[in-house]
Amino acid sequence: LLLESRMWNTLEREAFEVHLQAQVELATGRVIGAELLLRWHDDELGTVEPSRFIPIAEESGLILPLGDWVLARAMQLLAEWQANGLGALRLAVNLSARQVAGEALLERLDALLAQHRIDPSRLELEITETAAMRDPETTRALLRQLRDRGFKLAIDDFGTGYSSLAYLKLFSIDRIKIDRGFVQDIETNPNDAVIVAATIALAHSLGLTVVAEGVETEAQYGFLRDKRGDEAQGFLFARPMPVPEFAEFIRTRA
Ligand code: G
Ligand code: G
Ligand code: MN
Ligand code: NA
Repeated sequence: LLLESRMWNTLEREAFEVHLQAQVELATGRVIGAELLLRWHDDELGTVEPSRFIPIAEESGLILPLGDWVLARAMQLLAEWQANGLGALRLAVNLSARQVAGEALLERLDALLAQHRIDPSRLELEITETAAMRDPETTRALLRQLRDRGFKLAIDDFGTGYSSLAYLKLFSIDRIKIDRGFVQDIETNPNDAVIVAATIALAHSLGLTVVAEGVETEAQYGFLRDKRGDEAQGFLFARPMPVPEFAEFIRTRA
């Protein structure tokens, strides 16, 4: 309860922070975009990890206004990038299960698009496999409408749920993000190596692109390149970093 009331307080003061983690094209190593990740430092509680506060926000309903704030922040960032010659970058944001299940998301996004006039194809919405499968029919209808508006859609944490890629393809999506649990053990666990390679091949045959999460070593990077993965994200390339640092990172790397 303390955490919850501190969270409301932080939201009211707009004191949540966002960090950005770069995503790179595997073939060239070029940075093509970033994932937006929430960060919370509370004066009394110290740094609270998202794995701790997101579930509480989800449970209490706070995730809805917090999710709205994140979307507004994302659109604002995209508008800044567009104004600063970084308009080709794509920004990915995480949607919670409640945002996906609720009615307000489309209206909210429409209002933000009208306000910021960004190119919707620069914004990628990530939905976890588990959230997507909670009510597949509702998800299907929502994703179709989001895609009609031009947003990009990705299935996050792919492989951690119980659905097949063939089934997920019934949803109108662009990309899958292979969960870092598989990437982590590519070198040591032959099963994981086979799963990752097969997932890339199947995704491509379904017309989807693949982002590998949690890439930490050159060997993992090499494996993913060999298997013709499209993009990667992980500590090998960059940690999640504050927004000003990310702008600097892009400039020095480009
Ligand atoms: O950055 P980190 O690995 O600590 O994130 C932990 C979890 O928190 C991840 O599963 C991530 O998807 C989730 N998360 C981070 N930012 C957001 C956000 O803005 N919205 C939602 N719903 N989840 C987020
Ligand atoms: O939304 P998602 O569940 O994919 O959240 C991404 C999470 O993964 C963030 O918490 C981020 O800090 C974390 N992360 C990103 N790259 C790496 C990595 O290379 N290794 C590990 N262990 N975690 C990572
Ligand atoms: Mn994610
Ligand atoms: Na993930």
